[in-house]
Amino acid sequence: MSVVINDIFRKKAEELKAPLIERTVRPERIVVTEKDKDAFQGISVIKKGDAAFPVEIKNDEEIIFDFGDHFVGYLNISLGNDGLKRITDSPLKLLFTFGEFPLEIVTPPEEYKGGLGNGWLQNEERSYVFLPCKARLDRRYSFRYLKIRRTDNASFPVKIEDLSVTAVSAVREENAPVPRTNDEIFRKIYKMSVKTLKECQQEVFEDGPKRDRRLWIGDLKLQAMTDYGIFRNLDLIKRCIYLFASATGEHRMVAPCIFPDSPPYVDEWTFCDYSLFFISCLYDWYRNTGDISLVKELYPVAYTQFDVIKERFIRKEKRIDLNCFIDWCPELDKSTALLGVYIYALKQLKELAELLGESAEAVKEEITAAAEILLSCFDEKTGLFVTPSGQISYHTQIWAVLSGVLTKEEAVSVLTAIKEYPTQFTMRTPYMMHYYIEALYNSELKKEALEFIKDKWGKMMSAGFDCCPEVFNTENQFESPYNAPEINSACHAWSCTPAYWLKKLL
Ligand code: RAM
Repeated sequence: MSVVINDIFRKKAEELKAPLIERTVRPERIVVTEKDKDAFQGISVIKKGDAAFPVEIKNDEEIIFDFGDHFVGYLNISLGNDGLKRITDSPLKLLFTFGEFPLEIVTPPEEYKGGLGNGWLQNEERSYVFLPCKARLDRRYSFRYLKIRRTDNASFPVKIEDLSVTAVSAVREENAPVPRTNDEIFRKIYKMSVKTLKECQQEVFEDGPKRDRRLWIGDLKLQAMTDYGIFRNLDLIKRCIYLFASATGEHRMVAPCIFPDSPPYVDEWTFCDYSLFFISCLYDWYRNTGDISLVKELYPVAYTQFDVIKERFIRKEKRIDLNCFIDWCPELDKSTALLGVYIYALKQLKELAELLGESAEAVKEEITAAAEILLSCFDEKTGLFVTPSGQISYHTQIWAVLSGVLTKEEAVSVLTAIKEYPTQFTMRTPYMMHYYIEALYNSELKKEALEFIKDKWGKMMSAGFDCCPEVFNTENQFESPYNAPEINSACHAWSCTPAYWLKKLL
């Protein structure tokens, strides 16, 4: 495929890159894992002792270090021998396995059957030919637990003299505002969300520091929205918006994700909802900074999303057939939800056009046409929106509400009806849950929004997560969009929005 690169935007994005803040941390405890049917995913972590160095490691032995919290960074290790007892006459081999959560370090890598490349598994084996030595792992890891197994078969003694992590982030957690509540659970949820936002904030807003370590626009939209009120890292937000504008396929749609340092930076495939979120990112930028110059500069890119997507929409039997994301819910008919996203984004585009004194006529016409199709999906009998294939999902109701085509009373009635309706098409990611909260908020159901946050994020907390995970289904602790729960990300940007909501709602 050929990629269209805008060098000016790329250069501006480069100029906004800032050095990361480093901090050295050491493990707190040595632990073991045990099968426990009452614990999350059936594993509990038990303390064996404090992590005091040196720690001896024999061949075939494994030691699990618990750093006490989630960190993103580079491992430093000092290894020593006891030459007076026996000199190290052959290379030492160590296998490092990093885990954000216990399942990740107990699942054997050879059993991996996931849909994503197994390179994401956080393990690597290293040889150390001469001891003593100091070493560092080049790959950045995202973890709380580190398992070290000695894999050589020699009998000479080896000591881990020191172990530390150079943790990195673009921001300092202590700079986040304190939550305005004494409710212990909300305070903890807020902390967990702020921590997630911080850990994902690196040279770009990453979706997850373990995986995919990439700039996804669906994630960026929520990260930036939260960050305006938490760390206000405006340079990084601007840098990421420029990056999306800087590389597109020939189709001119904004890519769903950017590989910031790997030319040609984007793949050809697209998610229509994610491309439309470029409009939202620009809209939110203006709303939160009042800076019109970026809007002016990038308005053509935003307008192009409307132009191209409008052309590509195939309207048959009230369906909109375009590839989109919406949520990781299997067999979801996304077409009606996508109409809602379309209207939601076009309303923002209309405002931007009016702000810049550009013509908004074509956009307005399209909003009316799309709203008509969406409203024709409403089913009087159930009081819910039904997709052309006959499906009733949470997703469709949420995006119908967010599109703003309903009155407040109608929106409340739809959001109430879906709770009673037995559907298998439920929200699977905290990403989708965020939009549910937004729908509740827009319908003035603030109490319900707070209860929902306390319930869902409270359960993530009770499950033992330090940060907010990518996927969380209370009905299935092993749910994974990749068919391998150990590859799920336990610190995922799109799940950090309670920091935004709690600030707004409390
Ligand atoms: C996952 C990523 C990312 C998300 C996409 C659609 O692979 O984790 O966060 O935006 O899906």
